[in-house]
Amino acid sequence: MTEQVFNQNSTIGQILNHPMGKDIADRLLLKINLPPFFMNNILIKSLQLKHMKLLSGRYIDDDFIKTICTLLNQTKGETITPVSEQQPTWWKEAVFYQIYPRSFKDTDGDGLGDILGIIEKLPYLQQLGVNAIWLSPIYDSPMDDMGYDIRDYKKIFEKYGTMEQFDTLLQEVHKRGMRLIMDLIINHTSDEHTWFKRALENEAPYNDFYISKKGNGNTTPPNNWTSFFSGPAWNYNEEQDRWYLHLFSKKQIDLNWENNELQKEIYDIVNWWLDKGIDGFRLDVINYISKQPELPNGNEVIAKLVGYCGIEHYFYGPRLHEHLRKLRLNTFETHNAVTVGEVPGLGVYMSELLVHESRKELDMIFSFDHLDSPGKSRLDDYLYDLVALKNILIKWQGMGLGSWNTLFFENHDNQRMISKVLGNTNHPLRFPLGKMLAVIHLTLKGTPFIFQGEEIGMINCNSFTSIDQFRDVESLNLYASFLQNGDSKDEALKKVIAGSRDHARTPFQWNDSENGGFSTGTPWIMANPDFKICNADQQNGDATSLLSFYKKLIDLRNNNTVLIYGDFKPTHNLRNDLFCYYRISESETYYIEINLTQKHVPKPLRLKRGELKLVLSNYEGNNFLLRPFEACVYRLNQS
Ligand code: ISL
Repeated sequence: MTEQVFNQNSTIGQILNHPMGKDIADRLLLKINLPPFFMNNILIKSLQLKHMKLLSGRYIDDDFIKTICTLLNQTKGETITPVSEQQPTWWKEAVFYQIYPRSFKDTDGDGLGDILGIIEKLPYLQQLGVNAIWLSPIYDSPMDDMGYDIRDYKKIFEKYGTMEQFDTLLQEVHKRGMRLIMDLIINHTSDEHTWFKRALENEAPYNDFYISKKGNGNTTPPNNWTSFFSGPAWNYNEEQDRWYLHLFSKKQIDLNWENNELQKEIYDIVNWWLDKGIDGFRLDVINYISKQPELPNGNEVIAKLVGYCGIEHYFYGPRLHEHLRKLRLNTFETHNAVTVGEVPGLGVYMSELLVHESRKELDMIFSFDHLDSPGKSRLDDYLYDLVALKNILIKWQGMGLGSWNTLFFENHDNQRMISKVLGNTNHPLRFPLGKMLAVIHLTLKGTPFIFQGEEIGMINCNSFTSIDQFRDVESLNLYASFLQNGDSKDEALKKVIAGSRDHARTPFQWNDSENGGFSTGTPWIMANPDFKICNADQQNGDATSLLSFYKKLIDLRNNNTVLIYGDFKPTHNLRNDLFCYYRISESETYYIEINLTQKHVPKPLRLKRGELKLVLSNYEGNNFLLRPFEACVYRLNQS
């Protein structure tokens, strides 16, 4: 990696030669919806950063340039030691299933899913063929952010069950040859965590466990950073005349990773769970843990582009790598545990610095580039054009040897993918599309994570008609801020419905009985009435259902290592309507052919179709054209 120092005289070309510079440029282009090749122009490459100021007119300012240079200079010395082969490991071969416990299965009729519900449904997961589970948080919590606000790391939220029940769950999972990873939220805790309460009492060492700044009255926060859940990112404590940082809700206070005692406490928590025998962790917003110590103001240009102010000072903070290496060394490494870091905002190259095996930081990451169309964000009301998906996926497939990635389309923070493309109604192409996405999900290189309900094609809830039906703190805060900005109630509700995370959190649709079989009580959030036509029971008995298709695909992947370790080679790239690729090993080749559009399109030419044996497809019979969202998995007959 270059040891050059970046300043306003650096050229765009030099920026693009730097891994992080390329990531930032890619992200900016995505945001403003310009094609990646825009920067390849030799004239553009020869421009100096300071020229961008003049050329962009209103957009780029000195502070923006300084911010970018600081970020680039910070990665000096970060290197990757090349490896010659991919190390086989269980988590590369696994298919994970994400459970959002609150909405999975309620066994005691209180309207909330529980641990016993998960145990009850393990046979369902086993039949599906998944071999690892990621459990969203089940720790004790006031549930301001549905468990991502932890009150006690070593206690189970009582409405979900007991520690004994958790131990049974872990045993049952292992008995079935599956693994279990937990959610680890160590960027922040709940304001009800004892550390925070003691910090407010000024008790050492807790008074340095959180990011705070001495105030000068309650009117001016220490900087202009905004929270992801609306408004400023600071809480004022009057007694101490002190401001506390909260990047998420007001009840989620950011921990101060500069404090060594805090780090030790975190190692202790992690080891406590690992000693129980869990197989690893998904690490919540782990790239946010290191903040620029001076907490400088965020740049307004970046804020406008990304929608949040200050992010450049913590999305890839100065001590991130150091913290992760130490965390791993003191915890995961000795337990041989897997880690998946959630890293919003990071590009491919920065991510490789986190997951490359030579660097001993994380094992895999969740990145989010592919979840929205270029130029759009989750909160926008739009339909996702899948044509854009292909290039983003191809870029991420390019992670080099020694790095490994995840594959996912859904989680508890994002709308259902089928609805993103086709809207919130029961569209006739719903299941062909669900199957097509499943093909991509299970045949690309990386570890697939299926979000509960994705395997039966659950869609967004089309029956939200009033703000009282929403539960997510982000949606509720957004609604209030829309009203404050002058929107009418109808307008505000419409915007909330478009972007709400609650679409992913409606109860799992087990059968067509009351509440989709999720609970005999009143569910904590409404069941999507769609359960009457879409549920696991009905799909279980139907060999042509999406659920059956998922089973076949998982089985195919579990039994063909070429689909796991084989090289990825895209083909027919110029055809925007198609996504075609090979998975290749020394002895086997698969060819995957996908129509990304809702139209009939010609099949690609110059393929010796006689050599292809169709293994799986979302349509019956053969057709001259590729049908809407048709997806075919072929094995190449090799002599
Ligand atoms: O929805 C988002 C903010 O608008 C996402 O950016 C999301 O908050 C981000 O991906 C981080 O998510 C994780 O941390 C949050 C929690 O609310 C999410 O549920 C969790 O997945 C804070 O802990």
